[in-house]
Amino acid sequence: MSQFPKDFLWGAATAAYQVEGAHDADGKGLSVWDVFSHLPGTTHEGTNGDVAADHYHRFKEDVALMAELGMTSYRFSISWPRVLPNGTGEVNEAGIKFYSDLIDELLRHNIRPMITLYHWDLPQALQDKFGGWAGREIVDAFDEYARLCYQRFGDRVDLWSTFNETIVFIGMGYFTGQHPPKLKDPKLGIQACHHVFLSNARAVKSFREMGIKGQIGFVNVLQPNDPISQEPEDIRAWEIAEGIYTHWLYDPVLKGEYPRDMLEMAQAAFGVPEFHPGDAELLKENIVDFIGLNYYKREMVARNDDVQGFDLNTSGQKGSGGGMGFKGLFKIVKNPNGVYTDWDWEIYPEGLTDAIGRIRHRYGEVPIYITENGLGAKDPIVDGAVLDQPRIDYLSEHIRAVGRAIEQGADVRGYYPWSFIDLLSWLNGYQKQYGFVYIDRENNLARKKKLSFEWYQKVIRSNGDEL
Ligand code: GCO
Repeated sequence: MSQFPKDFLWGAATAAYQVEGAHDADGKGLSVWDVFSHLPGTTHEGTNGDVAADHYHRFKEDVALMAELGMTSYRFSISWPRVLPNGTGEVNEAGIKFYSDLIDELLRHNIRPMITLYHWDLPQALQDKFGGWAGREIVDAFDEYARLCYQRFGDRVDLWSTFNETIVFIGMGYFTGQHPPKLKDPKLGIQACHHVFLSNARAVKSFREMGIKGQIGFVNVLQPNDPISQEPEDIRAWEIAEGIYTHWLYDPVLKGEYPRDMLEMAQAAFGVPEFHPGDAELLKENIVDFIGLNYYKREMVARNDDVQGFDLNTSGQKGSGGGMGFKGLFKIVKNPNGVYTDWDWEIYPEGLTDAIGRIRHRYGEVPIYITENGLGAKDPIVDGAVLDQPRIDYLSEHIRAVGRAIEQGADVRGYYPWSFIDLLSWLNGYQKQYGFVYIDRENNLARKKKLSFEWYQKVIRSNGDEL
């Protein structure tokens, strides 16, 4: 008997910049990623999303594949500059039409759309105008964008999330300088993060004011940290890591306030976040309906005696999606007994059950969607067949882990592997594959089903019984 509820959503996920291509088609404005990825030395071998999977032109073919796979939901993001080329103001009707047609095509195939409003591709115009997330004006701009999307798509879409992985676009954009806007300025980063929380709250408020029928959530990385030893210094380092990676990112959207200890620490060190009158109330009154969890790995945390004071480093881990250490506070170390991917991410399915338990412990019974989970790998091709058995192993173990969380009482409502199709991995180019569908980049981007495609079909058909 399956542990998964009858109406459990079996989906898959993508994001606009990583899959759409058509970066300058039909009146689309530039995003910060269009600009950043063209700067020398920013990405693996200078790869960018100009073409990506060309999903913009091939979405019908892709939706047909989703239907064949049996997906009951599809998580995708809207490119803000595709619908508002300048970030605010003039609407690009061709961009609206693309998403509108995509939504209709999904619904025709009984696939429920789940929209992410912000998956990192900020309009460059807003970066130039007031410094993007660092400028308080972003809160109004984001609200305008969110309202436009609700107005045009809210009649057909009932699952929404505002932001994807704030720790990554703020952490790598403002702390480590590996993502746009390439800054290493923690003070600005903390303030920018505050603007993200305010923007979320305003967009949630508008969603409810406009009477959109559906639910709105926030998507975070679910990255459980564990201490490398039981020594008090490592435990303390771990508590701080949990405070930054989890409490800082989840409390403002699920409790409507910052974790007091972390807030005091940030304000003592940097004097931010700066609150304006009304900020605290806005956060408090606009808690999200659900939390989206992206789970790939856990990280081991140790004390960091190397440096005194508050400084930032990257832990030497490759690729997007975290790996930040805070010198003087803690550092991320490798688990000597761990199994790691080619990108140094620990494969640890138990961490998913465990971390869902931690979320319930701190926040109570909040509805949960697993909005991403997957294995990034270079898939072997044998006699023309894409044999991604390691992906099947990874996903089946993680689906079991979700099943265990449900058995323990967690309200998990859907599972969206990353990713539906092979797409651009921000800094890693096209060599880090995640999809059920392979794209032959030498052969006019032809789509080809991988071994995992057939496997996931069975999983969906059996509602998670046949793994
Ligand atoms: C990667 C990441 C993915 C995504 C996603 C994050 O390697 O590219 O693992 O998680 O890029 O956009 O939300």
